[in-house]
Amino acid sequence: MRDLTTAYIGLGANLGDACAAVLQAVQDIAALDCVVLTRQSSLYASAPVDSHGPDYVNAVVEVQTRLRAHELLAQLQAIETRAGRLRPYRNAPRTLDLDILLFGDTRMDSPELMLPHPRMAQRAFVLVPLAEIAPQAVAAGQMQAVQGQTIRKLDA
Ligand code: PH2
Ligand code: MG
Ligand code: MG
Repeated sequence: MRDLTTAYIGLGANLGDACAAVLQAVQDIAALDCVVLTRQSSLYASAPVDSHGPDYVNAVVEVQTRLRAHELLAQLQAIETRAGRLRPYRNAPRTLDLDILLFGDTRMDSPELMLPHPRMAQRAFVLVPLAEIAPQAVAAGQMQAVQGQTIRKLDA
């Protein structure tokens, strides 16, 4: 049996009922085989970064999994597709986006998957919910670098 890996997944949506899509995706992730959901951040709203359309709803979850990183990615893409995700162009507004942020201490640079997520350190909508559930994963300097980006916690 393969070892358990602790992974962090960023969730985002800004089309349709974004809150409902993110909450449903948390349940869908928890229901995956070989994946146990161990932590879930609050939901946060923020203006699109390098994107457009309505404000995004974002969250981060922690999972323990026996899947390999690319297997987890395939499962997450299946959840995105079921949520109606289309990919008309880069950073297009979306019904659901699920990104692997960290996968244990894996470093990977393949066309399908880069780990850690290459842009996570520049984005408050990733670092703020990540720090809520995994403060050890976010350095103080990283948090300072995104201080200027407005993000607000949504009521539970
Ligand atoms: N995702 C993007 C691009 N821009 N902006 C916010 N606020 N939240 C996101 O999840 C987001 C974004 C590409 O994945
Ligand atoms: Mg993304
Ligand atoms: Mg994505």
